[in-house]
Amino acid sequence: VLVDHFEQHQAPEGIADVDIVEIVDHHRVGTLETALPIRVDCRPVGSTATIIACKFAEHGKKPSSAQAKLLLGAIVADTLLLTSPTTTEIDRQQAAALARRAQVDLKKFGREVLIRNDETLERPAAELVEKDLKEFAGGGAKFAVAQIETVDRTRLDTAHLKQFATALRDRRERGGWDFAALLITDIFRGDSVVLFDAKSAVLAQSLGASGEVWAGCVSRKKQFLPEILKRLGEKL
Ligand SMILES: [Mn+2]
Repeated sequence: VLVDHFEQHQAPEGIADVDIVEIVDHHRVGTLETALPIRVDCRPVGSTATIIACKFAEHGKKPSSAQAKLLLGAIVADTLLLTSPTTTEIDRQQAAALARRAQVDLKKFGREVLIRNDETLERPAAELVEKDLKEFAGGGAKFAVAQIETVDRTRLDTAHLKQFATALRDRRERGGWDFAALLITDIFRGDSVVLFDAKSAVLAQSLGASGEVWAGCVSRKKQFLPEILKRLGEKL
């Protein structure tokens, strides 16, 4: 039974030599082909674990406490504790039921899972800066804005921020941009630490201080960019 993918290239090695008997997934219907008719259970929810939890209920079965905890952990990781735009009412219902079954506090357990999943402290800064970086032109400048997400920005100390600043400078120089920015978005607080690296002191001054917390700023496109263009003197 294949879970959580519907694409040939994502399937495990040797997939061509085995019989797929069922697919349980929450992604778009992809490129997998089978020799025989099989059962396919695709539902547009936030996590495949949600579908599996539904299947328990639909078959009149209850997951063990350990199984419930495992499924809940997967739902939390996939939906960023039910905050991602892919989250549905079904995910919320199943998560609540699984938390009761596993006898854990949903919020507390969820936070713990996300903290342990948070790569911000582990992965090299250069990799994180590269992960979700977009280029823009406006306000007379060419620039790039990278964004990463964390569950707790206060865990980043001065040394971490310095590593990000260095990685941002390297990337800005390689990209040949006038400036580069990095948003470290705190998904629980709903704000971002913003780092800048600019080619000139004049530009740096227009952009503002690097390393400050931008209250309420979580969207690069809707919140960060308009403010940046304003600071660069572009009339919106
Ligand atoms: Mn998934």
